[in-house]
Amino acid sequence: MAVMVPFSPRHRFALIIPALNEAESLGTLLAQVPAGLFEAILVVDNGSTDRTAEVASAAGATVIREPRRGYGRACQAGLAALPAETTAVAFMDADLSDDPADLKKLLQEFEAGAFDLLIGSRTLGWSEPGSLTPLQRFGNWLSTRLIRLLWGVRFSDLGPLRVIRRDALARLQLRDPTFGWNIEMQARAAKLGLKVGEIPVSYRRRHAGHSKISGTLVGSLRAGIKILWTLGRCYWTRTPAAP
Ligand SMILES: Nc1nc2c(ncn2[C@@H]2O[C@H](COP(=O)(O)OP(=O)(O)OP(=O)(O)O)[C@@H](O)[C@H]2O)c(=O)[nH]1
Ligand SMILES: [Mg+2]
Repeated sequence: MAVMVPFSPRHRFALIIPALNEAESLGTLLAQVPAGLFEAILVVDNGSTDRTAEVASAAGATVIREPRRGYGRACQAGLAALPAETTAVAFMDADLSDDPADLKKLLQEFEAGAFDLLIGSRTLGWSEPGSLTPLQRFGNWLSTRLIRLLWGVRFSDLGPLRVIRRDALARLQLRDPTFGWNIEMQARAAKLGLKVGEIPVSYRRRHAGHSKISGTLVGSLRAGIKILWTLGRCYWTRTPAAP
């Protein structure tokens, strides 16, 4: 954690990184996270069989273990382990497809615009050829169009790199255990009228390791069906009142 940045956040930021067998990428990723942005960096390990947990803790991150598989469950486990003083949470993937250098402008824009939810859009930004499959691009296009149709809110992507106010996240009452988590967050935020926005970010092919979601046709189709099903659920079910 070498790069000093002239940014003194008003929010108390934490970073959550769901990771399943990402030992080959995590060390490099954590070394590239700009210093001074986050008060806590939580790597949520879902029973990885490689050295994901050791690499993460050796790089100074807090490792949270969540035995039950699933991207959404991993995010929930990270949220349950947040320090009490955290007021806003950023999320990013562990395979170096998101660029840690984008974190600074994400947090700066988030504060400057007083957003509840700010998403890094790979559609507005640059994505390496092959980093997003045609099916993924179509799925993102379709689901963002459906959100606009259902709730009148514009998104251009379902990107994993994002930041949200902790109190706003609590109001959303997210409950998807797997890959419907990101779209559930955007759909519920749209439905509740939160202040949402996007900034362009860069996206690369995964650095190493194996895809758990969109690297295979079956994985992409399952994710696609899950995303559309989650949208339907958000449309037909009332957002439960926050506790
Ligand atoms: N903890 C945890 N992390 C997961 C799980 N599934 C995926 N992840 C992590 O979630 C992020 C996204 O998963 P990926 O496999 O990269 O999915 P993808 O980006 O759609 O596919 P690629 O383009 O091939 O990388 C990565 O950091 C994974 O390690 C899970 O069940 N548990
Ligand atoms: Mg990936």
